[in-house]
Amino acid sequence: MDNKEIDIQAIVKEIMAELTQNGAIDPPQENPSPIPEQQQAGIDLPDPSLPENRKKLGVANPYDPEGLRNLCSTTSARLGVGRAGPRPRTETLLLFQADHAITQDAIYGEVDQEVLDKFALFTVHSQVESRVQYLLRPDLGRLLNEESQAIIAERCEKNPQVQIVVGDGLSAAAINNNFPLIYPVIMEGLKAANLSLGTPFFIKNARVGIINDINEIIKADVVVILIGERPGLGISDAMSAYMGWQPAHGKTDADRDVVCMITMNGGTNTLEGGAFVVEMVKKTLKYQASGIALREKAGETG
Ligand code: B12
Repeated sequence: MDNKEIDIQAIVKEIMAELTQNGAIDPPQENPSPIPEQQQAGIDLPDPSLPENRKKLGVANPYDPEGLRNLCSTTSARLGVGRAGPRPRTETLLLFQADHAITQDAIYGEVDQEVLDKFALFTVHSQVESRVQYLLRPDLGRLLNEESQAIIAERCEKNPQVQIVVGDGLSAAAINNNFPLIYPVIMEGLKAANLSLGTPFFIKNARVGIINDINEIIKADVVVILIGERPGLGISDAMSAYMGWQPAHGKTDADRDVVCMITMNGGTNTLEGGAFVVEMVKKTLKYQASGIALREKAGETG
C-alpha cells in the first residue's frame, strides 16, 4: 500500500465519520448483511426465451401488423424483431445468446448413461480423444479405435440384415430426447417385417461415415446410424437416421440416405420418423441399393 492510498482511505474515513455525526448516513455496520436476492442487480427484462416473448413482434407501427404476424409465423427465423437505432434490441441479443448457449450445451453435452442402459447399449469409441478434437478432426470420428473394433468383433451378431447403431454426433440432447422414443418404433417395425437384427451399441464421438468401418466387421446388409445433428439456433435436439446398403470402406454420402430433423420440438416427430426409417430400410433391402443407386433402381431420377 503506498502513501497516497493511505491518505485517500484516511480522507474517506474522516468524511464518513462527519456524515454519520450529522445524521446524513447510517453508521457503517461491522458485518453488513447480504443484499436480499430481489434487490440484487439483475436483468429486469422479461425472459425472451418464453414462447410468448420469442414470437413477439418488435417492429414499431408496422404497416400491416396482421400480414407481418402471418409472415413471422411461417418460420423460426428471427424476423420482425425490430431494432434500437441501427442495433438489435437487448431482447434480441439476449435471445440469441440464450439459443447459442443451448447449442453449446448440446454439442459439449454427454449422452445419458441411463438412456443407454435402458436399451442395453454398450459403448465403443471412435479414434477421437476429446470433444475439441472431435470438432477439429471429422476424419477421426469416422474410424473406430482398435479396442472398439475388438469389442464389436466379440460382442456383435454378424451378417444380420439390419444393424442399428447410435452415435452422439453433434448433439447429445438429440439422442437423450429422441432415442428412447424412436428406438421402440423402429424395433417394432423391423421385427414386424421379420428382419434379422444385429446387436445395437453406442459410439462416442461418432461421425456418419463410421458406419463403413463398423460394417467391415459386422457385414450387415443395411446399417442405420441414429445420430445428433448439428444444433441450430432454433432447434438443438434434432436427430438424423443415416443409412446405407452394405456400407464398406470407400462408400460416401452418395451411397447413403437420411431421414433428418427428427425431434419433438418442431421437426418430424419420433413416431413418424421411426416409420420413415423402417420404410427406408425395407426399400433399401428390396432394391439392394441406397443413395443415388437406389434412386436409379427405383426409377426416381430425372
Ligand atoms: C453439414 C451439412 C452438410 C455439409 C456436410 C459437410 C461435413 N463434412 O460435415 C455439406 C455442405 C457438404 C452438405 C451437403 C449436402 N447436403 Co447437407 N446438411 C448438413 C446439415 C446442416 C447438418 C448435418 C449433420 O449435422 N450431420 C450429423 C453429423 C454428425 O454428421 P457428419 O458425419 O459430421 O457429417 C456428414 C453428414 O452431415 C453428411 N450429410 C450432410 N448432408 C447430407 C445429405 C444427404 C442426402 C446425405 C446422405 C448425407 C449428408 O455428410 C457429412 C459427411 O459424411 C444438415 C441439416 C440437418 N438438419 O441435419 C443438412 C442436410 C442433411 N443436407 C441436406 C442436403 C440435401 C444436402 C445435399 C444433397 C445438398 C445438395 N443439393 O448438394 C448435399 C449432399 C451431401 C453429399 N455429400 O452427398 C438435407 C437432406 C435432406 C434430405 N432429407 O435428404 C439436409 C437435412 C438439409 C436440409 N434441410 O435440406 N450438407
